[in-house]
Amino acid sequence: MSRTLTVGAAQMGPIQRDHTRTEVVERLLVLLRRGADADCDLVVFPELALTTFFPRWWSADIAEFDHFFETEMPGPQTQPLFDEAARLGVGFHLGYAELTPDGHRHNTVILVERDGRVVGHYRKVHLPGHEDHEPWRAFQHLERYYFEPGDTFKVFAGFGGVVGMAICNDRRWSETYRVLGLQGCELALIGYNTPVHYPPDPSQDALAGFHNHLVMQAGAYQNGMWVVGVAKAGDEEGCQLLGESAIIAPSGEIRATCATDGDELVVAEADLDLCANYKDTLFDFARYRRPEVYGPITGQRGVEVPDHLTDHEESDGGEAL
Ligand code: CDV
Repeated sequence: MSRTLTVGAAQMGPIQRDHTRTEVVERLLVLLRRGADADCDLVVFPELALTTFFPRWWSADIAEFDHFFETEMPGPQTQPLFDEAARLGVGFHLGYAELTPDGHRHNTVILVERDGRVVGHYRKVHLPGHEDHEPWRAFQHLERYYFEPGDTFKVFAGFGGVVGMAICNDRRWSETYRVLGLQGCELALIGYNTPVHYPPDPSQDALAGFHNHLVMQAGAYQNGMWVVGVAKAGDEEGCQLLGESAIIAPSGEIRATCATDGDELVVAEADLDLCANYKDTLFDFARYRRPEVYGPITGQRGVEVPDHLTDHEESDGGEAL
């Protein structure tokens, strides 16, 4: 049986602070219907796809921003998306801010099958930015204030394959793909909101697009999986967000990419069986990985590194190989 999925990367243009959920859900429905017209099995929406990227602002009273969070999913305003997905037979992936009944806040994503069934949730593990107000910045990045981190990367059976999820900054970490890859992930879905300007080191600004594709292409190739990276793009409240959403094959090749900074759907055929070309050859983990060598190295700066990793033989002055 063919395991070829038609996947849509549903990039969104900016969501301004005063845009209502109803307006945003209407835009999502338009993209979902475009996906149905293109015969998509799955439409992938970005991180925090229901609201503006609110961690760019500080509020001393964290609860003042609770209106940016969902207390249920689906809730009254998002139910139309679930209904339309089931009616069209198109699954979707949607990022949102989650406020749990016991008061925990997370940067979360939900994956929904073509029949409207919830496949799984994921809560962002790598929270970038800072915990406290930093007025020197042109804009804040207070994810570490507004959210608690998730504690696991899991895979789910869905869309005829093994599906994993990650969110934005997670995509820069090789561990993300490897932990998913070790669980057999064939399709990794990743939404993002990436400001082009990086205040701690503006020399990275010109490389924002390069780094975005670099990490996702490497993660796809080194783990033999499809990666779908989807942006919220454009000028959001004066902050320019990177677009360049992409669907990447297990070869590391980009199969489709967005050309605008607005609401845009690009589609690619993702043959999940292609993963085996890499998982069963160059990246046959069971055969070639050497976990006994990698050991329990944490390797964090400031953490003592075992001697055998720091002892290098003295150079004998011989010729370089
Ligand atoms: N939303 C994010 O996680 N954004 C980060 C920025 C802060 C660098 C990213 O890695 O794209």
